Amino acid sequence: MRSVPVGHAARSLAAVGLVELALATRGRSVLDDLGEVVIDHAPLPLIELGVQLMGTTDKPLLRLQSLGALVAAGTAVGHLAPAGESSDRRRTAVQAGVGLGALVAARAVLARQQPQARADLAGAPVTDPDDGADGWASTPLVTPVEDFYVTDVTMRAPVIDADGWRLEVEAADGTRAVVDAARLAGLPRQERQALLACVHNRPGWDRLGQQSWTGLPVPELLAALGLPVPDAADDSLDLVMEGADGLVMTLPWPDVVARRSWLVTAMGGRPLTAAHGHPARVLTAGLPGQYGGPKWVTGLRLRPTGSVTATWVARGWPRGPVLVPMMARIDSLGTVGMPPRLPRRPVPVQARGEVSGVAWAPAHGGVAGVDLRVDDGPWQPAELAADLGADSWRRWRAPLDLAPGTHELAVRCRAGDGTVQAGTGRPPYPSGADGFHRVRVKVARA
Ligand SMILES: Nc1nc2c(c(=O)[nH]1)N[C@H]1C(S)=C(S)[C@@H](COP(=O)(O)O)O[C@H]1N2
Ligand SMILES: [Mo]
Repeated sequence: MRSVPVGHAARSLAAVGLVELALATRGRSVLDDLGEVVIDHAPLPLIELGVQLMGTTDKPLLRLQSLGALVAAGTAVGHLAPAGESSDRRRTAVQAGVGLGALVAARAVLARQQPQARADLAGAPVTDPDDGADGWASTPLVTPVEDFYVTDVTMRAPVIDADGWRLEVEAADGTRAVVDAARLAGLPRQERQALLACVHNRPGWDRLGQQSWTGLPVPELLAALGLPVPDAADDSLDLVMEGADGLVMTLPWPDVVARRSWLVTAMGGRPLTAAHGHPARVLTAGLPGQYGGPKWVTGLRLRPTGSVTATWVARGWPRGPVLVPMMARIDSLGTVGMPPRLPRRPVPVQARGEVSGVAWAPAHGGVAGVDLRVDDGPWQPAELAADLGADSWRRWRAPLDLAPGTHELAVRCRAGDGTVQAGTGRPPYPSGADGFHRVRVKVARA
């Protein structure tokens, strides 16, 4: 039997799979490298569309696309080459099986790689916050680390051992200090409750979470290292923050001070996981992740304002900083998530019941109120759980009393600074999404 494209494709698949498996043992992946090329070079509107349509499935799809491209290239090359050995069905099936098996094994090897941590980066034991709503709220007050969303420009989190990690801190006059994990663990750190949100979060999505973070404010870090600390109002300087994956963010120094940007070493009382930035990241309450600071931070430098362009800014995002938009979410009806996990049909509910959720307004003085609206009715204030502070989300609940039939529920947030959520329906780009979370429900006719 003559060589057919299927035979070439199976051989290519086997080759790609075996190369992936060999690289995986060294923490590398060609499929991920190719995916990163796409992420780095895709035009901004395409990325925005990808995030909107694919949500968390974007990375697996990119890998599949890389795989498709490699196998297609291998098949084409095989086809051009002079027909050598013949292929039969059985051999083709075995080669395809070897390829797929090796690919699965390579992913498993990569997923198992975790950095070597230092227990002392965790700091003091974390206190459990209490808002009095555990009995009625549908969403945990603190998002478990394993459920906390992950967003990266990289295909995979860099795996950085604590002992090999260094952070270079540079003052405005060029003086520098290099910190290792042991030194950082010895500095006084505090625990703070705060939510972290992605700028791509849309109404009803779960690209945000609430956690306890342990670390120290950047001005205190500078002082502890004996570096000069600029005046809190000095707007001639940016803090330039570098991640081990090459991501650069910048933040005007007055924002760093006013928002208390922190160097964080622990999440939920444990050292950060690789996915969340081990061994250290910078976090800024009220700013979305892509403005607030990098994970796997390796450099913090004070530089003249505007002299360094942040990665996202080079890709078309405003210099900002963009703020976390205020929003409320209905959580109790099982309709929260990301595409492709969003409901299409009305959710069956009882005529009399209750809904609950969370709301946040960290850039607007915290949550002062949440209102629920049924169809075109008036906004009705919901009951609020105790406030953990402006940086944190706040749980709420409201009674339902519905006539049989289909209805639309909507929620809005009112902020501590008096701002009422507008619900304009604007997309994440360029300044964060705004919109009321709307859920269609259905009460069965008796
Ligand atoms: N170094 C680095 N830091 C990063 C990112 C990244 O890709 N690389 N992503 C940012 C974005 S867009 C967000 S929303 C948050 C996500 O943090 P999380 O994955 O811990 O939830 O990290 C930010 N920090
Ligand atoms: Mo993000």
